[in-house]
Amino acid sequence: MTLDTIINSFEIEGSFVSSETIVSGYINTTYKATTANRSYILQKINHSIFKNVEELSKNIIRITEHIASKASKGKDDFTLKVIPSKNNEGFYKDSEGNYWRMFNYLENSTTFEVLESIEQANSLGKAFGNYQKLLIDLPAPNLFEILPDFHNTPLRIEHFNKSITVNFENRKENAGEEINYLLNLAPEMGDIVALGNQKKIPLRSIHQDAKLSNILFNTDNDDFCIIDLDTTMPGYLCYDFGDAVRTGMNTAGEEEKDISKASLNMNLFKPFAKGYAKASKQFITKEEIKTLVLGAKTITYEQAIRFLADYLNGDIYYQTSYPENNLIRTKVQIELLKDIIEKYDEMLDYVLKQYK
Ligand code: GN1
Ligand code: MG
Repeated sequence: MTLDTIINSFEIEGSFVSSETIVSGYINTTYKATTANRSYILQKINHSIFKNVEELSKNIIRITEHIASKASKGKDDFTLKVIPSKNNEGFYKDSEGNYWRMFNYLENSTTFEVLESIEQANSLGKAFGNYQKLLIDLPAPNLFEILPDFHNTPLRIEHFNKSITVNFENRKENAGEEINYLLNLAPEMGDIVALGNQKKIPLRSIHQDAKLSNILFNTDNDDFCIIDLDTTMPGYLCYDFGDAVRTGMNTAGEEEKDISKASLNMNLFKPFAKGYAKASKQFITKEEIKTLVLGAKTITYEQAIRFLADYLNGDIYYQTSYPENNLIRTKVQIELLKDIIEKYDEMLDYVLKQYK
């Protein structure tokens, strides 16, 4: 099936002119499609990961409509909208069984792999805090749990252990040090799930993939829009805080090959934490505040074992561009994790002060 047939299966304005691939994320495939009138984002949904596209699509329509209904006037052109298919659904299934969806394209917007300023760090904190706030009054029922146990770290550790026995092409030999380091830390990585099970922290609707690159900043840097809503579902606040730290405050990007470049940038962490506290002050509980930095440590750990498990399984989950890609990604996460552990008390101290 050609892209123009797929594009024409959606309610587009104007006739189709061109399309180009956009590099974005490790899971779905993304294109920019342009018609005579305007541009759109077209995505091929990774159906082997997102098995229930109907539910996925329903979640995203509910979230985008809820957020758009709250956007202040004049700013509503910087919100994400689902473009329906001609069958009036939030997705289109082609004759080969592939699932596609379309969004409006936000003109004059940029994403970043590494934060470039204190102001941006502050915006990153506000953006995810605000996203969580906007979803607090999302009318019932709860969002579908698209990927159950997504940030269940103890379960991720079990999967990691299984991948060690899979040992694709004997890759274990290249990762002995990393495997040992991560297995040694495993016993201390179940605290968030335990607090949740004890009902000390509540489940809320959160983004669950709160990466820096999932924020579109407008060119004036005074507005932002959160994208990649696939995993927005019930979870704990600290997961988003943690993922934003993992991706935004790392002095290296996720794809960096020079491992020594990875570290936690405190100069960016502070304005980030300030921005997040400003947006979350009204709704966050005392217990949740105490878990935020734990989220940064746990999510960075979790990402390290997810990349390493995929390496040991033979690169079946994340898109990779060279054979050692997932191993190098793991090493970057470990380097960052070590620095987070080193700076943990300082980070926690700073966060607690923001809520006084
Ligand atoms: C994936 O879709 P993308 O690339 O933003 C993954 C996240 C990981 C991330 C690693 C559904 O996100 O959980 O944190 O890669 N998404 C899924 O950067 O597994
Ligand atoms: Mg994603």
